[in-house]
Amino acid sequence: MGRLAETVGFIKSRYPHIPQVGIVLGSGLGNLIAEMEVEAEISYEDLPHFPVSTVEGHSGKLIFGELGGKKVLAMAGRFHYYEGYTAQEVAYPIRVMKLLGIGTLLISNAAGGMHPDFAVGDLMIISDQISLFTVNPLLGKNEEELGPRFPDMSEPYSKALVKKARAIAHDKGIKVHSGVYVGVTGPTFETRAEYRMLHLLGADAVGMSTVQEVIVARHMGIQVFALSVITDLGIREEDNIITHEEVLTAAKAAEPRLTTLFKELVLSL
Ligand code: R1P
Repeated sequence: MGRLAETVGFIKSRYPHIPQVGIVLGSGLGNLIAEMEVEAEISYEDLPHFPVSTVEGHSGKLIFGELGGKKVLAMAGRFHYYEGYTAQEVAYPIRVMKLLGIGTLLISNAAGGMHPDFAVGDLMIISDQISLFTVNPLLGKNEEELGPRFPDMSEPYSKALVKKARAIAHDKGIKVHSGVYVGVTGPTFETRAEYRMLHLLGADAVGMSTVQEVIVARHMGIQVFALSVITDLGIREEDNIITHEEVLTAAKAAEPRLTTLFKELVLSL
């Protein structure tokens, strides 16, 4: 707890309010910030014990302010295991968020679609997850004050929040799918055979983030809602290659719909 207490203490000295909602913004999905009434910003590099972002499309700041009438804390830039961070480091900011007071976490990510009905630019509400990371962020001595040794994972994503989000999407005329997200280490995009395997395993979208954040959030009793933007298609034409630029472009195009859903969801809490 020593490191966590130092990070949290530093943040409280810069921003004295208690955020209710935490938001993690995925690759190329930073524009939700434009909808916030920003009250304070802290760069990751200024935060004691915080990792720093190394991936294009992840700016590397904690942003504090109001959205939908609530105090929110947004992470503009997340950490990935493939950047060389440990699973614990990847999920460290979620612990910080909890100790600052958040009870609800909204997560976004850019993901490869594998369900045959999905198209580039579609949104998928994550209903469940599969972690194919060989390491779990809760490995090691359990910090009892944070959560139990053996956390329940029967509802990683809050059914109540999923229901609310579906109703909001319906009201706003936003098409949403719902499906299972599988987290893999990356940084290679998947081979065609891997996409087929992951789909057979029961996943509808694949990415290199999220699952570790969700495990740590559930360990601490945070309710979670997550949305994938389908930025590329794993099951696709043989000559179509995938690039991170393509991912960022597709994320940008879908962002206004994701922003509306997140904003309305925060409003409804
Ligand atoms: C690949 O283009 C990157 O986009 C996704 C993948 O996980 C990978 O990091 O990023 P986010 O999951 O952070 O949105």
